[in-house]
Amino acid sequence: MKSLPTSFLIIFAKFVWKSLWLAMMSQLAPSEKGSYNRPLSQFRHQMNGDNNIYTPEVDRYCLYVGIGCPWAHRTSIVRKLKGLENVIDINIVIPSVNQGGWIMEEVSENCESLRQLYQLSQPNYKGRCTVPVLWDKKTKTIVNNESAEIIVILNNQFNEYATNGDLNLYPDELKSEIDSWNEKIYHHVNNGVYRCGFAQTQEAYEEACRGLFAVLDDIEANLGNNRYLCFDRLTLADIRLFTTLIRFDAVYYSLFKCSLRSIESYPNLSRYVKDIDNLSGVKETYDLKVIQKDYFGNLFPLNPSGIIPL
Ligand SMILES: N[C@@H](CCC(=O)N[C@@H](CS)C(=O)NCC(=O)O)C(=O)O
Repeated sequence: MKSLPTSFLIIFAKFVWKSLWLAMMSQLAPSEKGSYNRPLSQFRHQMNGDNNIYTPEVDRYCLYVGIGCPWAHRTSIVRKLKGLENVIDINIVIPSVNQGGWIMEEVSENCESLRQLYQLSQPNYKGRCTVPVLWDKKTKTIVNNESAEIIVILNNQFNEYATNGDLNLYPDELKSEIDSWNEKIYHHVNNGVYRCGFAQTQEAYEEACRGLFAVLDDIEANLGNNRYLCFDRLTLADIRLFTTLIRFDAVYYSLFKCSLRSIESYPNLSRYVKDIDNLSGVKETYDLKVIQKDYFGNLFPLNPSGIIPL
């Protein structure tokens, strides 16, 4: 039997591996004191107001989404629930195996990658090229690349063309309730799972992980009395929460070390996820196998073997 490597080899390998890991993480996840900070989205046009160049029209706009991405998933669910399939197309992007960016599944606007599309909209663009993107085919520009705003646009602006235009997922009377759930859930859950997974110190990880489960406990208690976050009314707050929860046990629990509990172990949260999943059309908006492949295969610094857990 061969002996273990010498202690020098172990110390050297640890040092090199940790330095490379930190170098890769600083690109993947810019951090402050070991805590992950998500960069702000850069394209923030709205579609309301007078003289807005972006007027709602059929077949003028499309969405670029990646199947793995929870932020993009919000937009494809709202498009489906509102019945906008014949109004706004979807273009799929896939992670490129070696370049660390998104590439088009099918060439679109003569672009093979999402970066080329961003640069078509803004030639000197050097920032991050994220999905989702709401794209205007007429002016060849990005309307908006912030999922939280795109879903409000989809909810409000295309009702005259939508087959389910009466569905209002952001009603005035619940706005403050929805906004307050959103704020809490964005920080501690949607981005919270990333703050666990991308933490670079034990302290930053523990803070994110405890904060995440404290909010999941609150939601569990609330769902004991209510079908959805805001009473019995499905809102944008539920869609935003759902796209994180549906990935939780399959991805975040192990890859991002969100391991205090599984969603399956929370009775009310499990019922709630199934309830939303069973709404007409929702199951067509994602594929858990692709989601797992994207996360475990592409977040190399967190999972160098590329192995997907059973
Ligand atoms: N704030 C953005 C975040 C979107 C985001 O981070 N998307 C990820 C995929 S899950 C992405 O495209 N990352 C590519 C990159 O950062 O280069 C939103 O909610 O729209």
